[in-house]
Amino acid sequence: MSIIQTQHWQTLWTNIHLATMTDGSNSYGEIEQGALAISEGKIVWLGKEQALPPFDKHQVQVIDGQGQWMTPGLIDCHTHLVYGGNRANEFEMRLQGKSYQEIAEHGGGILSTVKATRAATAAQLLSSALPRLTALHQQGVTTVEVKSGYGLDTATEIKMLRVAGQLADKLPMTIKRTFLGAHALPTEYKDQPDAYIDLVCDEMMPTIAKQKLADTVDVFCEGIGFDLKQTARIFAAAKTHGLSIKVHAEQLSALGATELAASYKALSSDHIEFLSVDGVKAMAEADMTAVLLPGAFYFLRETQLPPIDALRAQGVAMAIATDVNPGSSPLCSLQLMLNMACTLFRLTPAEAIAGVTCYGAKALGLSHVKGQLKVGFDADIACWNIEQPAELCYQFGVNPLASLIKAGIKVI
Ligand code: DI6
Ligand code: FE
Repeated sequence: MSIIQTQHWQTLWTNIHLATMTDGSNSYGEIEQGALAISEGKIVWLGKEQALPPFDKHQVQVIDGQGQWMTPGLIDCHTHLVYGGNRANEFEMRLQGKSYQEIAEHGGGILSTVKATRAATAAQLLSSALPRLTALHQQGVTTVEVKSGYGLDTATEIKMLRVAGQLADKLPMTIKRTFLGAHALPTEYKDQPDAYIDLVCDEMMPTIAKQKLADTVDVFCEGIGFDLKQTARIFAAAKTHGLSIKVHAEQLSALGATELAASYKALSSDHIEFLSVDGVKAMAEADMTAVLLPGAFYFLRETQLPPIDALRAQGVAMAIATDVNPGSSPLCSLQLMLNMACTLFRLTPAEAIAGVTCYGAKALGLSHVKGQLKVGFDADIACWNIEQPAELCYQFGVNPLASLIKAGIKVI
């Protein structure tokens, strides 16, 4: 039997149940009556409390977990939470009968947020994004992806990504940035989509890659977004800059962007309500993650459900995210998404929780360090006042978060 070194342990949580999420969506990977040790921001030991090796009680800070449940810190792998203004007026228009597409086609939609985002200073964008990020943080989120895409000119795309980076100085969270220059066609390029794609590929992307303002590229491939050919140009450019790829695909119609993304070994395809069986197979073969966004489905009152059974049958990892944005999902609660993933998409609670932990990490290319309670992984951990993990999906509106640990430090 090997001797476990405990001299370097800094913090030890005892009297705690662990939902390790090391078994994908098959189970919570439970360890009841457990303990977990942390050193230098990493998990260094976990197991049954009974199996704890001897340690020096004077060197290690022991915290009584009071019988709470620990999960990996939650991961929101798809947001657009930096933006100017809001679109409550369009919400009213939709209630009077206009569709999301009609509003977009008449200069509203994404383009109205572009106007407000261009007009806002970086400081204004930061202060309007902060309450949204705070809401996620207070609900147990430790890692958030933030996309650009409301600038659609080089200066504003860069401004958005810089603000997203500054958010990490304001709250103890990991912020992963994605460049979504191809979110919509800006008014000044009306009827010249290919010239705009030139700008995205030849000017914006090289600058953003060089300044390391984002490590991933996303495209909105849709009737009201960009077509397959334009999407392919963006993916090819992303490859040449060594950037990872994601796609907003098959949200309102089936264009085949998921299959295209699979051929580029993309990290994920997101939304995918209209994804075909071939698309599901392509995702499985390319080991892509399906990012499901029940908030946008709910808020746009969609009726076409993503192909959950086929994704499950093909073993495609399913992540769940908020898609926080002013148009289709102004909903800053990953806890609400857990509930909606189960009620609207019929995921099991274990699948939903995997979607905001291990598979949220996978969608961001972080599955080797985040999203599981495992030795060597980042000590990003949420502690919950619950009696069983399914409560995280079952109840909504009473925040069960008891404490939050980020890189080993208790931040809530
Ligand atoms: N799909 C979405 O759900 C968001 N972007 C996208 O491509 C919506 C963006 C918005 O309406 O502002
Ligand atoms: Fe989105």
